[in-house]
Amino acid sequence: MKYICSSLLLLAGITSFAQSTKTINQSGNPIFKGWYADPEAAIFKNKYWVYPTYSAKYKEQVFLDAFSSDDLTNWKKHEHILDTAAIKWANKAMWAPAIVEKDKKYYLFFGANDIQSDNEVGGIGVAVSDKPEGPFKDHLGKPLVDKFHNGAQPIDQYVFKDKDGQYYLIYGGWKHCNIAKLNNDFTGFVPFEDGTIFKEITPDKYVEGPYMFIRNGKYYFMWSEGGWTGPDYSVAYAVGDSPFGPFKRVDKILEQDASIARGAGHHSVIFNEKKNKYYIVYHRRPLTETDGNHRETCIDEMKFDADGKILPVKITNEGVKAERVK
Ligand code: FUB
Repeated sequence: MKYICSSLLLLAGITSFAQSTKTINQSGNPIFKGWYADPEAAIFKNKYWVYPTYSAKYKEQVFLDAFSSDDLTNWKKHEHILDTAAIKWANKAMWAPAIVEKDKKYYLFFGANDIQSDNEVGGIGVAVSDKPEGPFKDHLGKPLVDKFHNGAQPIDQYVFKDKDGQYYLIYGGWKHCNIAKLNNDFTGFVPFEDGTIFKEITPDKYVEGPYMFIRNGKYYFMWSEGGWTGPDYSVAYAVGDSPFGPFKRVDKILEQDASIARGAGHHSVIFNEKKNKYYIVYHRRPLTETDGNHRETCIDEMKFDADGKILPVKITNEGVKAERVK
């Protein structure tokens, strides 16, 4: 008995040592428990934030959770930061949030209802809060985009801030991607000089999940390819001189690895200015899972070569080392 007790104590000691080593130094992958997909990462007030889709049956996707961390390794869950109870027109498939801070308010853009035609209610909505952890309230009382334009299903929005401070909505499913100029209070759009509101910027092989950032004056446009329920879901990119492109596909930079996970895609990017480090936050499916919704949120480093090309990301079980914002 004495022997069993001391063995158990030793085992507990080893386990807690292993856990503390992991939590202090390394994020591990996934970075938090549960089926979560389409992660939108952001930095607010020296904290990292991740806003994912709750990955479940459409009818169960009636809320969004968020996660925050001081160091990329210990993540705190903020439950139900947005709920369909606060969005009267939304009743299912609340997806793929995008968040921006503007004028001391936080705007959370989301897709809802997975509309299949212009005759259905739903599309891309906007919610607003004074805090990154919410609670978020409906900003408009109706969707911001509720129709198909240029063939793009109104889902998978990303809000891009250009060098001049102008915000753009970049979005679209069903293999089409549009860009539109947001107005100052995010209640609608400002038409382009030719009078149009939605400009198509779809690159070759684009499917959904657009993302954009500027590096060394160049516009990096990234997106997901393949089917999100399958193993071949992946991320590719193009580089342009403006947010409107033209965007010529360069290469795939994130995809499955037969020894780690399948279906790696729908990502966002964190840039740590102090360390000049880029991180890709994405979802993937464990090798043991076949259910389309069994997706988990992971993080790995994203590196560039000397010419500014994004190097293929090595997806890992270890994730990234602890790193504070400042
Ligand atoms: O999570 C629902 C859908 O799956 C997203 O809108 C797509 O981008 C895909 O990741």
